[in-house]
Amino acid sequence: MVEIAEEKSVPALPPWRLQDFEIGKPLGRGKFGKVYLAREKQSKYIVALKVIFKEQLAKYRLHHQLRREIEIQSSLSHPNVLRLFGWFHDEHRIFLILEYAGRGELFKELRRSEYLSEKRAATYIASLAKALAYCHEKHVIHRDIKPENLLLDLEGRLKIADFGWSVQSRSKRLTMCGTLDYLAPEMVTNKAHDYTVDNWTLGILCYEFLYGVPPFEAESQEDTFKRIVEIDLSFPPTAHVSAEAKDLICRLLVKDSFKRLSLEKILDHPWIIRNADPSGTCIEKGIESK
Ligand code: EG7
Repeated sequence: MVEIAEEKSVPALPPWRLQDFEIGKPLGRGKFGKVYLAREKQSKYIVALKVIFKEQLAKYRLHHQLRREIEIQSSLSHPNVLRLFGWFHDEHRIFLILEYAGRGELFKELRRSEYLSEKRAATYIASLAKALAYCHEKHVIHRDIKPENLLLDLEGRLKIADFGWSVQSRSKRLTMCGTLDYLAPEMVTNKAHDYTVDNWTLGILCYEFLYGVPPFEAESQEDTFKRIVEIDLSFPPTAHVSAEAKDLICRLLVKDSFKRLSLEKILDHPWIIRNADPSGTCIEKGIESK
């Protein structure tokens, strides 16, 4: 008799269920739904449980975006990227099991302390550069790096969260499934072009960390647009930002994307070398950071 290997014979992990978790306090409202503190009953492991109503997802036709977010985030494992441990669903809801970052949004701390010390700012920029280099290696471009999407754990380690707008680079698929022979230069160089979007954002964040406001802020959208296109960049006089920091910002906020500093060169920049904490943690907070 011929034995047929059934799929069952490969022991699969049982799927997670809501009963596996004790639900704690609500942490806040994210895109698509609420986030709760939760504890896995057996391991006592603390997580953040994001609850998304299927009805909402259907209403805004966001299935594809969520599927992509889940696929991308669960494939990433880096100390500066918020982990997505798994997901499950019931009749009405989808649950994402996410890493819990004890201090929440970096944005809140930035608003509280007006601006960050160079040590803290450089540590965060270095963490971001490392996380993005890891993502880019996996052909993932985040495209939505902003303070609200950056969380801090209890040790002050930065975690990139929310991959809702991220993409797997198109050029990877292009090179894998077709000939490049007929493509124009801007198409074949698309990859390099896309990746540098995140590098520009690092320049914006570095400025905002040090000055408390983003560099191209204006009264209206049109004015901000104009300031971005013209790269209308100025540094308010202040004693707490060094010339080296301004040098790094100027090398990132460059119109020609090919001339922007690469992630590797950011990590080698003298301002980063001098200021960033190699452990990636920052326990100083609030007023002491000034
Ligand atoms: C939110 C939350 C970005 C600790 C991505 C304290 C933003 C705390 C997301 C995702 C909060 C998670 C934590 C967490 C805050 C931060 C506000 C998170 C809400 C927030 C997923 C609106 C939502 C709540 N969170 N660890 N892991 N955003 N830690 O006020 O800081 F208050 F859900 Cl996935």
